[in-house]
Amino acid sequence: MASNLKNLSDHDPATIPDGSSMKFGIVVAEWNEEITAALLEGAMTTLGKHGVKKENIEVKVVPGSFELPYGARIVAEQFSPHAVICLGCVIQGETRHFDYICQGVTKGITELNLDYDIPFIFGVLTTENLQQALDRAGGKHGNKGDEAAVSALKMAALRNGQA
Ligand code: DLZ
Repeated sequence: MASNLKNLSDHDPATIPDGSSMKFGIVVAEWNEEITAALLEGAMTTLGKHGVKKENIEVKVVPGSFELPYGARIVAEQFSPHAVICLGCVIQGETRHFDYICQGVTKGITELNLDYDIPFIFGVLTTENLQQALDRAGGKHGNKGDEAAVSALKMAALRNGQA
């Protein structure tokens, strides 16, 4: 289902695991900062709503989405979280840069999921323009950061045998 058909912030709280004993890493890209700051805010708020303590969330900033997989690996190794959330926003430009960055970050995060024994969450917006990104960063389609946080809680519980 496309994100214009499902609000990214709508979740049944009864299906979301309690995070009070969990630790999370968040890696956020600086590119398109107006958007990624809103994704980070959404992820932090949603984790907090489900019991995750602020001191159990380690946030690291990387220059762009292409650097998210490396940043996520560093957070996983240095902080031992139950899951790592990767937040970025790639907006289509005039060249094929968009395709290469999307390909790189998708492949990188997929490989981390297979290589490490914890989940890495793909909280990356890949949009045609700024408006589509704003719509998914707290706008009319909700917040991809909320969705990423919910996915992290569910996957961490699955990893821990609690789901
Ligand atoms: C170079 C670049 C461009 C053109 N666009 C974006 C973007 O829309 N979103 C994003 O997160 N990063 C972008 N970058 C930066 C790359 O992700 C990366 O940081 C640089 O190519 C350096 O490796």
